[in-house]
Amino acid sequence: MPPNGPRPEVIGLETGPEAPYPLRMKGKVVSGFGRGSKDLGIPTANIPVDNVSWIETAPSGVYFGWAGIQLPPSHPDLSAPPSPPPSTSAARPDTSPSSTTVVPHDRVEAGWRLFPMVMSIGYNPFYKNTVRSAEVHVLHKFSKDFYGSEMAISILGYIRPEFDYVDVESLIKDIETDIEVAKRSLGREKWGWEGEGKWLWGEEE
Ligand code: ADP
Ligand code: RBF
Ligand code: MG
Repeated sequence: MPPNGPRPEVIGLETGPEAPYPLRMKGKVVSGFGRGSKDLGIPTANIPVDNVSWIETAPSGVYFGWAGIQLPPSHPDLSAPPSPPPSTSAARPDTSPSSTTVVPHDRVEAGWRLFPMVMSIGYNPFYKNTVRSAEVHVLHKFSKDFYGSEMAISILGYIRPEFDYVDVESLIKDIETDIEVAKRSLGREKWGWEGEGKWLWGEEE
């Protein structure tokens, strides 16, 4: 069971993510457990965890960061702004560089969009999974599914361990808090935007 008591409002230092972050993974969005997490208002894009070097040693739990998704040309959300800011405009005054500095132009052309995300890695003790899974809840309201799309994840921090819960409502409530924590954390200067998307598009390619 989760501890009861106040939870931290943000994760990590003002100066930005620290080792071992960013942790990255990439893969095609596959069908998940079919539990209808959409019905709960919390759809999760599942990606295969095989071939991810750090996954075995990463603690199970809830993480936050950025998700790049390559939407197909037919996807209605392609016409939306390439990178919606993580927080409300009140929390993020309109001083951000244009999103095209975050997602390189050729990637935008190829359908890539960048979104804040929260994700769970582990066994979902509430559902007693026997296989370790990685599932990403993207902080954007999509008008259509994106199964089969390539997704590139950049994890910047750890929010909490996975817990068992007395009921599904308590699980949802904690996930809603995770979302608020992630938005606040990613809304800081050194964690998003002004990080220039290097979390996602940097180094290896
Ligand atoms: P499954 O059990 O197949 O993972 P879900 O109910 O978890 O089913 O729904 C996940 C699917 O919903 C994703 O693969 C994706 O195509 C779509 N989806 C729509 N909106 C979102 C979102 N905000 N975050 C994650 N996935 C979303
Ligand atoms: N499942 C759990 O059993 N315990 C958790 O603490 C838990 N936390 C989650 C946090 C986030 C941000 C997300 C997206 C999922 C979490 N889940 C957790 C997984 C949840 O049970 C799963 O998404 C649904 O069962 C659909 O597969
Ligand atoms: Mg899912």
